[in-house]
Amino acid sequence: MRIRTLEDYTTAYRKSVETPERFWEEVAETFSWHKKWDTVLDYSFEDYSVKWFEGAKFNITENCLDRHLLTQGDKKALIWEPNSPEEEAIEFTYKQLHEKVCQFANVLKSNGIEKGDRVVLYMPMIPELAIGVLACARLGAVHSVVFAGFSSSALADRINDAQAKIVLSSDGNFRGKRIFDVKKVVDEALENCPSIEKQIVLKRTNSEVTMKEGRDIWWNEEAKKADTFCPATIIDAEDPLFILYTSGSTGKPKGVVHHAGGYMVYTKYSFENVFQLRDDDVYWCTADIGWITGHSYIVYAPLLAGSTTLMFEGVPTFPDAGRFWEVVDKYKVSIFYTAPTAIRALQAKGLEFVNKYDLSSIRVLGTVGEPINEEAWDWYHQHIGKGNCPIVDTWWQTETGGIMISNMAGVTPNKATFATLPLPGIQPVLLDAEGNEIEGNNVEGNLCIKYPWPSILRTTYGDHERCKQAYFSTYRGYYFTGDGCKRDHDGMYRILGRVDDVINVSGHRMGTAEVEDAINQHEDVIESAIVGYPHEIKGQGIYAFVICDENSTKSKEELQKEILQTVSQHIGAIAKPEKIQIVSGLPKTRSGKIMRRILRKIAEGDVSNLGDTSTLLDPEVVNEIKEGAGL
Ligand code: 6R9
Repeated sequence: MRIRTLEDYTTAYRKSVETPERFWEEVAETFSWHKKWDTVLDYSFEDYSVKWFEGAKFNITENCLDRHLLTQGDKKALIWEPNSPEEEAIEFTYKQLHEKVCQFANVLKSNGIEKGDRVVLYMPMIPELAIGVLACARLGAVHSVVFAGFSSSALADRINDAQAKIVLSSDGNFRGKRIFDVKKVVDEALENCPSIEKQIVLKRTNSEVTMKEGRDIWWNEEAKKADTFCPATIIDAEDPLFILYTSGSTGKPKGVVHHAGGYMVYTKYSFENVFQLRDDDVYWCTADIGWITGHSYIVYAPLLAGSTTLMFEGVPTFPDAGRFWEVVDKYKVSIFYTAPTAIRALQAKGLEFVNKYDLSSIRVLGTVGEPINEEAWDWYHQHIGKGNCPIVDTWWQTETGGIMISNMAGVTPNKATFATLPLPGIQPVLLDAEGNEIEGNNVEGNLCIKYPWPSILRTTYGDHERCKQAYFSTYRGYYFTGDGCKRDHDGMYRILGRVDDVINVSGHRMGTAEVEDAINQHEDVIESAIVGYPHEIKGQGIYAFVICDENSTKSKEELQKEILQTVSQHIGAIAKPEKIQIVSGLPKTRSGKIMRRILRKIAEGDVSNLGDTSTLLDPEVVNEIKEGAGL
């Protein structure tokens, strides 16, 4: 099953395309099931529905934890490194993690959680976040982790959309030098969340909090009362495992739903093969569990594979820009997986922070989240990998559940800035605007996938129509990724970035409509339009063009400052525009559509070729915006 050579890859890929069901069935055989499937795959991309391993019964946590107890119960499952290097780290063996997960599953159970109920987690990167996720899965409850940088109103929207019964939180969150009041945000959100019955609060920062009688309870006090064994609830392969909200090209974030069986099979398979996992690896993915990368490749896949996964609470630059490398040295990390934005930020700090540490334990490097530029790739390769570690450039999405296009460390070739080749089971195609498949090499088009893989999203929560609309309607019969892509003369894939109204800021997806809606909440804002522009560290930055009320008594600076606050309040600090330009009008077509193409050019500072502006309702406005931007 394991791919170890280029020939293995070629054979596996061919088999996965010629006989996909047989291929995935063989992979699925390697997991523990209470009952095997009746059918391997049943699907339609026309009227979207996908079912993998239907009829199979199992629990994913038995595969993550129980099955390792006999053979490697004392192996380290999870290493947790705190924000501050002064604080002690915590390590859990498989046996200990199993107990913690069972114990907290019992807490959830005694607070009324049953199979199918939704639990929202809004927590720092502490072991209990992973434990909470797995405890939900133990009971067949559906977890929805919300990144703990989102605002209370963004959190409330997600809780309400999921109709969650319980929210898991902490008193506070340490990040770098700062302490965030996590519970305050949750409390504020809960003022508008009638479905929530309980808030279970973990003590982390000892910040002062108020506990609401009858609603809020302490994690540790509850856990103390609970038994450390909890039988796993046996669910169907096609039962939901989690909801994760992500931005799309329209206003409201979508609740991407992953089902348990296929997700389990695909994440473990992709993990072991892409990183060429070994038994003694210490694996570290620096993502936050609030994003898909953390779900699949901090929690589920490494544990399914019986590996040692490291979880880091802090930030790359605290106490200084050597923090990542200090942690690598401390634990002898052998596989290191991070995002281009982090690489660029650390590259800018200079080599003195890198060279202080011994990085010789690193065997494989990985990158994810956005296209990596050549300078960052070279720096990563030369200074972190010391010129002799493969870099896996892993392209995938919240919706795909697992890595789709990537080289396999040391097995298939590296190529700077290229995700390279599809994993077995993945059939990428490039389509032109008319929906024709573009054949051959040295071509560019919109990236689509033409056959289902086990961890493809099943629906968007509570709104299947939206799922069909967003992913299966642009090109009939295909899953549309939203990314533009090039296939070079060697047949290697290079992702060019989003072709829809999604901006990728530091690897985080932001919908233009979502950010504009937030800006428009400011009382003096009449209308706004945002676009992405190239940013040295973040990959893309947000540039906002805003029309404000002429009668506003506020100065430009006041308005800009307040607009930033409004965005923080409605989405979170991650969505704050880098630049805000107050304008008197926006370039619109006669039918009222904003011509973002023009705004993008202005934001990039390149107005040499704005294209045809004659179809605009008011072409004069373009000159005014150009002038305002100092161009
Ligand atoms: C896993 C994750 C998905 C979007 C995706 C694409 C971009 C991710 C990439 C990459 C180039 C890579 N993206 N990995 N672009 N090279 N290796 O990031 O999921 O947050 O849903 O973002 O990120 O544009 O469509 P998600």
